[in-house]
Amino acid sequence: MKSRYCIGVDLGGTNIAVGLVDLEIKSILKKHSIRTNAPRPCEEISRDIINVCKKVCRDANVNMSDIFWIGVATPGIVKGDTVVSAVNLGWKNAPLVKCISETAGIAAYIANDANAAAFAEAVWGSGMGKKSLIAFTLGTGVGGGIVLDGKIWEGTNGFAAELGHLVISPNGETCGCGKRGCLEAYSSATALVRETKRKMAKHADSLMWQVVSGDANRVNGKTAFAAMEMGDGYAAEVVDEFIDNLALGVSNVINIFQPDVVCIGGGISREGDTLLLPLRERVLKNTFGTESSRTELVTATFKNDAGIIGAALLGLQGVSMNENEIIANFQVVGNLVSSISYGSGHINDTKLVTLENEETTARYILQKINTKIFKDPEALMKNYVGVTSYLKKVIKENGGDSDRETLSVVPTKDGKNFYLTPEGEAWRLLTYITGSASYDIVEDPEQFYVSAVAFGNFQYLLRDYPADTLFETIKNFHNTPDRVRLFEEALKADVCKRAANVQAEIDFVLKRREFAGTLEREREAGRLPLRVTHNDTKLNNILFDRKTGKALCIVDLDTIMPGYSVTDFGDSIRFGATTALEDEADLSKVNFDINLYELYVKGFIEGTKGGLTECEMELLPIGAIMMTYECGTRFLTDYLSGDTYFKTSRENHNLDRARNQFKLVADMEARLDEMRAIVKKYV
Ligand code: ADP
Ligand code: GN1
Ligand code: MG
Repeated sequence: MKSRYCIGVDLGGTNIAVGLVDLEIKSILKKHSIRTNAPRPCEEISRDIINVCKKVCRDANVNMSDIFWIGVATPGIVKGDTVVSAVNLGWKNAPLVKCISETAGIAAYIANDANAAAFAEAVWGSGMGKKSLIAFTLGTGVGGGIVLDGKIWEGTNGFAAELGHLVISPNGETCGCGKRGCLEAYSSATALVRETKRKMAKHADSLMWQVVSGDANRVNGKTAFAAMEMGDGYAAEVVDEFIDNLALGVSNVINIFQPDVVCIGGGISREGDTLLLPLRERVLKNTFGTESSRTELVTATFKNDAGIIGAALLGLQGVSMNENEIIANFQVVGNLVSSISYGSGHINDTKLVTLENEETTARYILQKINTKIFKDPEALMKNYVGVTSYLKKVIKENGGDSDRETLSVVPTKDGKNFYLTPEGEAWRLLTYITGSASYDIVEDPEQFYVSAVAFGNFQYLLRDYPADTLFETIKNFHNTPDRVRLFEEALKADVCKRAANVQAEIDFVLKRREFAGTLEREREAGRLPLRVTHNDTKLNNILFDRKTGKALCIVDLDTIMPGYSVTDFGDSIRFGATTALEDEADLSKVNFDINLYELYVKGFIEGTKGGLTECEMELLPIGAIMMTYECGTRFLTDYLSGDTYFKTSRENHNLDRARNQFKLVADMEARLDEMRAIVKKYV
């Protein structure tokens, strides 16, 4: 069973603890820790982390290549894939996910340590099977974590869940953060020690003195609880006040979130029922809810290993409780043992899921179709199945492997090709093409040539496919003048008031209005035929064989529609014939790569096997500029509209993408003659 292992890393200011976790038996198989020696750069610490990961794998006799992912719980503020700041480690905007995943060649996830601990509780602890859990950790400070619908809530900037800084007493005790009256100044172990000492100072006869053998330096979080147990009234007052304050914080949180579970962890939670029972009673008085629907208030299941376990489970973030139920509607066997976000598509939600039973392990691609964009998933899936069954036949006739060279749609138990939830979500399941990988940037020129042959061949294989049976999933998808029209509408509406920041980019689009109509004019003049085309031919929509590097399978068939061969060509160029990723923001790194362009021209013409007309070949360079211009315009449109179409993961993401594409447009315009000459060479 390959899929059962992952690694959790509890990265602290002092130690790095690494654990190999078995998802199946829900436990840590091997642990090892080393000193952090902070501050040190993220790259360096990541390298050490990977070395310890390798060690725990060796110790457990598990192959590193069998590790599904590595999760890291880190101190500091985490937003997405970045540690925004971690004072203890000396980090600012550290790209921790990138460092870990690139060094290890394995997917990586990160979260703030308190959030990771909450996540451990939510998934395998007191929140198991529930939808929401909020954790308070009572230690030196008061930490917090909020898990909603299977996901950690980071807030818009990563600063969320600072439960210790809820103000429970204006003008109260001074908190470490500089404010006054924070929960942390009352409910941390530090605050409890302070109050214990204060009380003792006033009452020499308190049994608390006995507990610490007369030495105030020996006071800790347990002192008051122990003396109360012995019948000391002063100690009981300390504990009572402590619980009162904690109840205030907990009640506030419950009244806002009404989560399924609130869990109290950290050293003080070890007092168990002595803490919990009176706390429950007070919280009950302060919160809303009916008898049968109250938040459960519990102490934490995990003690020392919460960091490692929480980190290890991060790959399960977002596995909605009903993913299981969704899978159960398809014709598959086994239980869902893992689900990880997969690929870098901008449109659908894609998960690589693993199902297992005693005999088999099987992987699938589970996708939630973006029905905001694809309004008729039934028609879309008809295209999918129509084209893939056709291709399977052709591939078999040509002696190919029809299971690996095209997608296979798994039917639902009632024979449909997708599952529609009662809420209207549309899910499809595809068999996972094992041993495959897709790339966001050309890693080796040969790869780009191979992709060109594959996309050309795709068009060739579908040359006789009945185009009139295809449903148009997005109207005017590559109608560039229409894209410019939509851009102008967004500009006029300017809903986010962003237009003023991007005048240069706006001018860039508008200056090329006339150019935008070139391909449409060619079609009207009868020089550009409509064919069955893919319409989204970027490099990451093709799967390569990891071992041989051969092109295996074209994916993402959502936009198979009648279109132009030159736009399929052009879309590949805009994404692949460049020196940087599509969203590289440093434009000095973004250059049109004419050598890659040439390789693609050669491969595409070969792949289409003489199927292109003379006029189409002549228009290939224009197709490249057009698609780059159109895509940049679409990104800018989305930026102006408030990022509602393409997925984004950072501020100005769509703007960066637009600028990147426009840089390429300018490069290509300057080299149009060379681009044309290259095509002539291969005609
Ligand atoms: P989107 O429309 O969001 O781009 P895709 O259908 O392209 O979604 O899927 C996202 C990514 O998932 C692809 O780029 C590819 O890397 C991967 N992928 C999709 N289908 C499969 C499959 N059957 N086997 C392996 N990987 C796949
Ligand atoms: C989208 O789905 P994905 O990520 O493969 C988009 C393409 C854009 C591309 C830009 C249906 O492709 O048209 O060219 O992003 N797909 C759709 O990277 O709009
Ligand atoms: Mg895609």
